Amino acid sequence: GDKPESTKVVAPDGACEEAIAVFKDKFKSAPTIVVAAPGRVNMIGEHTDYQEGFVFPIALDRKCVIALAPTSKGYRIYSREVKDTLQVDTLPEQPQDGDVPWWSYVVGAMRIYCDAVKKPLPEGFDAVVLTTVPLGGGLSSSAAVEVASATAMEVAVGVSMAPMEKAVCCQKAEHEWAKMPCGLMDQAISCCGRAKHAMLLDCRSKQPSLVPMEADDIDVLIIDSAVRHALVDGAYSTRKNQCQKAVEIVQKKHPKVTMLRDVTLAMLEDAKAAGEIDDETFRRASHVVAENDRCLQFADKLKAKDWKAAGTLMYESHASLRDNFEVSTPEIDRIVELAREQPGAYGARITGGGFGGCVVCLVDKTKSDAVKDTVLAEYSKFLETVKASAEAGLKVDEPRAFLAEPSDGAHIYKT
Ligand code: GAF
Repeated sequence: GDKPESTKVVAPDGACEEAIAVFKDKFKSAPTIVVAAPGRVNMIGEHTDYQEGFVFPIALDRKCVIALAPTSKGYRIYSREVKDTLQVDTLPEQPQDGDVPWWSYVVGAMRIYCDAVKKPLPEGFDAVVLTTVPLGGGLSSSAAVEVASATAMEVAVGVSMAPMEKAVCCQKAEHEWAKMPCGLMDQAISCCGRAKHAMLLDCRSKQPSLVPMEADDIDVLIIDSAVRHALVDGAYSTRKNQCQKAVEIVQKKHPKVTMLRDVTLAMLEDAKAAGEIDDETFRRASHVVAENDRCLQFADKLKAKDWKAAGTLMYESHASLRDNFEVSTPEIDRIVELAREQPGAYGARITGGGFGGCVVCLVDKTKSDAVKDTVLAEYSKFLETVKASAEAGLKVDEPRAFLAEPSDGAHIYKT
C-alpha cells in the first residue's frame, strides 16, 4: 500500500540483482541490505528551489543502488562506475580539500544521516555502489547516490526518518561534502517520488503534492545532448548569488521580502526604472519570478490535460533559461528547436542545472518514437560540427534518448 512516511519495501528488480551479483563477485559473500534511490527529470520550475519557489520533478526508473553487508571491522566501498574501492579502517570524518572524490557523496550522506538520527555509523561494512542514472547529465545522478547512501544507513542503524527530512540531510551532504550549494529539489524527489506521479513541491513549506502522470496520451521524452561543459559549479553559485543580490535590492522598498518567491515582476520593473538594479541581475531575477508562475500554471494545465498549453509553458521556460538566466548551450538549444519542429511535440526545455545535460519533451504518445528518432538523427548531424570545433572542457559522448517512466522514490529491496 501507500507508505508516504517511511521508505517502501519492494521486490527485487534488475538493478537490485545486478548490485547483488557485483557484490558477490567483489566480496565473495552476499549483501544483507540492498536499497535504491532514483534520479529525476524536472518538467518545469528551474532555478527556483534555492529561492523558496516551486518545482515539478518526476522520479525516474534510473537509480543508484547500494548493496551492503555489515562487518565487524573496517570499510570497503566499491563504485562500479568509477571502478575504484575506498578501503579504510575509519570512514573520513571531514570532506577533503580541493577536488571532490566520488566517495564524498556516499560517506557524506551516511555520516550526516547517522548524526541526524543520533546513531553511530556501523562499525564496519562492505558495500557496492552502482547507478543507471547517466553521470553528470542533469538528471540528478549525485542526489541519487546521496539518497541511496542515507537509505542504506536508515536500514543499517534501524532508525527511519520522514522522507522530506532525509532529503534535507542529503542536501546538507551535497553542500558540505560535494561543495555544491544546491536547492532541495533533487534530493526531495529522490526521497519522495511516487510511481505514475510528478511532484509539485513548494520549496518554502517543503510540502509536496503529487500530480498524476499516467495519462494514456502523452509521453515524457528525455534527450541527452551528451555534451558536458566545464565550470558548471562556479556558474551555479554565481546565479544563486545574483538572485540573492536582487532580493537585497528589492528589500530596500519591500522589507517583508525574504526570497524571490515573494517578489513580483512589478517590483523588479520599479527597481529597474529607479536605476537600482543592473540589467543582468534584473534578467536573472525576472526569470525566477516568472518561472514560479509558469510552474504553478503547468500543474493546472496538466491536471486539465491541456497538453498544448502545458507545452507552451515549457518552451517559454526554455527561452527564459536561455536568454535571461543564461544556463543553456548551443547544443541544448538545437535539440529544443528540433523538437519544436516535430508534429506531436507539445513542449521542450532544458532540464536541471544547465550548461549541457538533457532536454525534456512532452509528446503525444503515438508520435513519441518518431519525435525521438528524427530529433536524434538531426541532432547527431549538428553534433559533428560541434565536435569539430570542440572547446576546452567540452566532453562529447553519444547522444541518446529514452522515455521517463514516473517511478517511486527511495526504496528498500526485500533480500
Ligand atoms: C541543480 C540543483 F541541484 C537543484 O537544486 C536545482 O537548483 C537545479 O539545479 C536547477 O533547477 O539540479
